[in-house]
Amino acid sequence: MDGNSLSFLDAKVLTGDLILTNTGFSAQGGTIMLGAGNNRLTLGSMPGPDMIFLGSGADTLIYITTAQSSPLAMDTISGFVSGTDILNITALAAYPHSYFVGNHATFALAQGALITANGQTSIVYQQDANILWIDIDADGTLSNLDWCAKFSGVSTINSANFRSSSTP
Ligand SMILES: [Ca+2]
Repeated sequence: MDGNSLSFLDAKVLTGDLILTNTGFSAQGGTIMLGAGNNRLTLGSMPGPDMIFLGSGADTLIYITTAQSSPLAMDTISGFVSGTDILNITALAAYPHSYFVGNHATFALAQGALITANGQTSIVYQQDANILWIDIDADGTLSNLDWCAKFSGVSTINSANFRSSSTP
């Protein structure tokens, strides 16, 4: 172990705004349950497949690195409400070279929608598995080198649901 041994944080009963920064959780994956406030969670060293439960407030979830959630250790985010919660991926998909290419039914269709011209980083939502992908290496292929996370119960997502350079 590297000292990042925390694996469970249950803050569901909290009603105030909780700000968590640089969270270090178990490499085997952790669970974070947030309360009803307008919480702000900036992930730190969280290389495992983490479970993140957002509360009823307007939450902001901030990813910094691809290793925090990828096909090898994909996070699952529950309680993400379109129009209320925000996924901040500005550190992953830097302005002005990223673009949200929409919601697509399957992996193949999602991958097919990627844009690779001009080194553009595409962001795409795969609906059949509720997975948001960022083609980090901009190679037009969704692979273990790319960032992805599962948004439980979210059927469609749009560029207003996350903060990035995605709005042209
Ligand atoms: Ca890729």
